[in-house]
Amino acid sequence: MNPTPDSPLLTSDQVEQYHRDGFLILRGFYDLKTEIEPIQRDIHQIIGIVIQKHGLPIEHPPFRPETFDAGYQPLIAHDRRLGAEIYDAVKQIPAFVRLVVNERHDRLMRQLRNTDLPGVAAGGYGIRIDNPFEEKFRANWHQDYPSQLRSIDGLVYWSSLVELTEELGPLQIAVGSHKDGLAPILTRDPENPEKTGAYALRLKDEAARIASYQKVQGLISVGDLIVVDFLNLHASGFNRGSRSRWTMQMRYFNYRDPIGQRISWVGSFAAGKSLRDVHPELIAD
Ligand SMILES: O=C(O)CCC(=O)C(=O)O
Repeated sequence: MNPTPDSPLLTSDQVEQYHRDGFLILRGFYDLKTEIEPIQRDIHQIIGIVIQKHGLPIEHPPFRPETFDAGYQPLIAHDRRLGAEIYDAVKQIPAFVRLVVNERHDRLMRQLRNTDLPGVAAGGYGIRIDNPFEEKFRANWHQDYPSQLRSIDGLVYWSSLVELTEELGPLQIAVGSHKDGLAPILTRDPENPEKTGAYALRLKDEAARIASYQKVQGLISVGDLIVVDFLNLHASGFNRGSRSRWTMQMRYFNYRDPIGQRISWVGSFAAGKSLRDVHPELIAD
């Protein structure tokens, strides 16, 4: 029998773990051949197009899943702006958009958030490319609700296109932090003035707030999925490796959530809305 939208995907132990910790790691969630490789393959081709159209003498070997991003490092060493061109392009790969609206994401949302009406956060999905030794686009410790503003009740689906090692700066997760509710935020990062928009958000009294939680690193393989609650505190690791860290973020919200309904699921930075207008009480500077 085919699964229905309400068919549970997770065991009751997994559901309990998610509610306790605010996140869940699901190993081997995606099919590598049919769901992940098509994305890697198209990224490989887009890198090839950018190398070619700029007439650069950069080697671009045939596609292999492990080295799908071959050529990207010399490309950004030549001109960092070409990285931004690729970043904007790859989130429009059909295989990636198909992954975003994967029917199993609805089912996870239904089961974990107990809703019959999940929504896909528009502008809330993309492919991060965290380059070695770059700070500007690294996410500080944060909760996803303020930078999404669709509903307070939601999930980030976080997965990687490369094997994550400590060196590549895996996602940092503060265990159980979702239980403490919304944290006040500063809209400027005083230590990193080059950061703007959502990247500049910083928790008020970050060090003290974060110190109280056990931290884990999302050391996952290609095809694994980390599900993170919209209220769970998490941060980018710092990439000290020799290749970029390519990861996918997809966000779902709950149309039934009363706070989402009150703010009309308006969206945040990516929708051109001001967090200060929607939630002035959250801003601490
Ligand atoms: O991948 C990262 O480094 C951070 C992404 C993130 O914080 C998020 O998906 O909300």
